Amino acid sequence: MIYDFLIQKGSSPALAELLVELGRAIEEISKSILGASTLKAGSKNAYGEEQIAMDVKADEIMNRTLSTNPYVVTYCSEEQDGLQPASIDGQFSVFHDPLDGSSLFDVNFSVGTIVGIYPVADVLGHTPREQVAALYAVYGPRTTVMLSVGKGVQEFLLTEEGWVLVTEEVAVTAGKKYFAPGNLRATAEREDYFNLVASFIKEKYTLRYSGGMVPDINHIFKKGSGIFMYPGMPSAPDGKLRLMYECGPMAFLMEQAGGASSNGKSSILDLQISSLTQKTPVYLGVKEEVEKVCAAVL
Ligand code: FDP
Repeated sequence: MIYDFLIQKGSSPALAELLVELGRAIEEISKSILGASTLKAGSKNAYGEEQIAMDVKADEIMNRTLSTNPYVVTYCSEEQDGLQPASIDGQFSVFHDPLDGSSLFDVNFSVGTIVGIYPVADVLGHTPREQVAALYAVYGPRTTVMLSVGKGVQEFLLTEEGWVLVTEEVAVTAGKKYFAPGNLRATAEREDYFNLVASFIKEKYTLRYSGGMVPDINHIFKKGSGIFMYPGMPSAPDGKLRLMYECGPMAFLMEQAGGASSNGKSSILDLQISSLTQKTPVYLGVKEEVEKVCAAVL
């Protein structure tokens, strides 16, 4: 059913089959999360961040799916160091963050999986605009997926009978005033960011910030309005969030839903990929609000 829907949306059979497989992986991660331990794994990811057991498990599930898929030529996870080869005849390279927001896992906040798919084996020199599909899964009280194959954004729900389409046209437009000011610590080093946050407060925006990028962005898609910010600061000019695993896929989805993405100067989708570990400041949400932010931050 989902396969046919993806074909209708213009996806190639190869891409549709890959996405169906990723749906199975997400279902497996969702089931593994129920009852999972919150213990540390005793290992670190490619960025030197401590992993929890569920980071490792989710990474294994995703990598098993990708390494055995005939349409995947290479893949890479935020948890790993470097590109992994898959099928020599494959046509897609796949980048994923298997368990985004894992520092919130012990407190039982929602976490997610983020995926970006490119139609080339070597993405260096390319841009996130070339993604052929992007998605994220939210593991909350329910498991849902926001997906785009370049024809708008659709939301799916995991049920006992499998995935069902719940929203065919997810749209982000001006309306309700929500803001998610990530890296608020940067206000101590950047007056422009301090003043920007103050202006949202003065304009009576409602704060919606969990500290997990997936639920924070999902809030914008589900409410149809809002702005998410994660700027850099002098001690970390590019901020913390990664282009390949977080910002690129989220920007693809946001622009497909009618919203905007920026690093403060240009669309995230137009940034040239110079390394798989590239980080970028990121602003995502309602077009007018992203424009306001870009005018206010230096
Ligand atoms: P986490 O470290 O828990 O995995 O990049 C990951 C991320 O969470 C995002 O999900 C989230 O938006 C961001 O980091 C939060 O960063 P801060 O801890 O700096 O607020």
